[in-house]
Amino acid sequence: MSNQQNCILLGVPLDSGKRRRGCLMGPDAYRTAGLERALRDLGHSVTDRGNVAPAPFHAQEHEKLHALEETIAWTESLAAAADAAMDDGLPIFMGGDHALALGTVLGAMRHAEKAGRPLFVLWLDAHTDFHTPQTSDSGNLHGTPLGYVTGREGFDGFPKIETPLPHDNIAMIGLRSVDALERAALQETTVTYVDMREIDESGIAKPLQRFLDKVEAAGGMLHVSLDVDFLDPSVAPAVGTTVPGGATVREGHLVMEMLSDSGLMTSLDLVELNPFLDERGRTAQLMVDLTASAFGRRVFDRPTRAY
Ligand code: 6HN
Ligand code: MN
Ligand code: MN
Ligand code: MN
Repeated sequence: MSNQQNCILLGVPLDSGKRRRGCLMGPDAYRTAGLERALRDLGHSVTDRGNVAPAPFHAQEHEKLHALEETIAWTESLAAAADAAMDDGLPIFMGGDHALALGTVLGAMRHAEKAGRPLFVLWLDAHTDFHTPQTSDSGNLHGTPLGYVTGREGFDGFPKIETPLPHDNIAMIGLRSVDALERAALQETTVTYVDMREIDESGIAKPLQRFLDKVEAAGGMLHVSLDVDFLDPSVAPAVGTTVPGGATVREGHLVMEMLSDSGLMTSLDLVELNPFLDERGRTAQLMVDLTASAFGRRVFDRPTRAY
């Protein structure tokens, strides 16, 4: 195939972003479901670099925040791992819960800055993950990565965000569970946010294509963060934060196919898979199939784009 990539698989057994355990098994579920093989069969070169580990940390108890020091330690090691992997190819972060994006997006920001290109982020999720440690009710830091990288206040102890990710460079698609304080903060910004109602009424392709056109026009790099709960729980049950009314299997594939058509994606998170909650591996398999679509798997060898 023409757009051959150098895919770098990085396992991220990070389970500190929330209280329910199980995402630490995610990387091995992706390996078992054949992610490496699926990408190879599409003509890409693939290297599995094994699992990333957190920097050393000393855990402390906090009244509200869960596993703060551990999540900071992961953020440090993942930012370095992401920045380095992007020098060699297109990293795919096999999570791990969504707190891993505190580090992977930071690393992509550092890499893009050195490359002199703007970074864009596509957030495929039921949730906006726009909290700060202060606004979060749950104290679960997997709800905060977009708050962090956009430079919201209150991330004491985390690596300092020197140049925040501009709101204009972010699109969130699939939304249907947004906390009041996230909504209030988000509505003050120019972030593109697409909820399920908009997808129901107008389809998922239009807002996505608008965003991709913007990335292309800016010569940008594109980090994609795919949360399992973007998908409807009836097709993707292996996640702790299920919200009914999510994307269908076809909507998921369409997003991935359009990403592949665009050739814009430069890094990818696969997050929140909890194999402990899966049914005979079906969610892991679906995530692998969606990733294959993002790397060129097609029904036919011809363009079918009609939008
Ligand atoms: N995710 N808004 C809720 C909270 O606890 O802050 C849910 C966060 C979900 C996190 O989607 O990765
Ligand atoms: Mn780099
Ligand atoms: Mn999320
Ligand atoms: Mn989510």
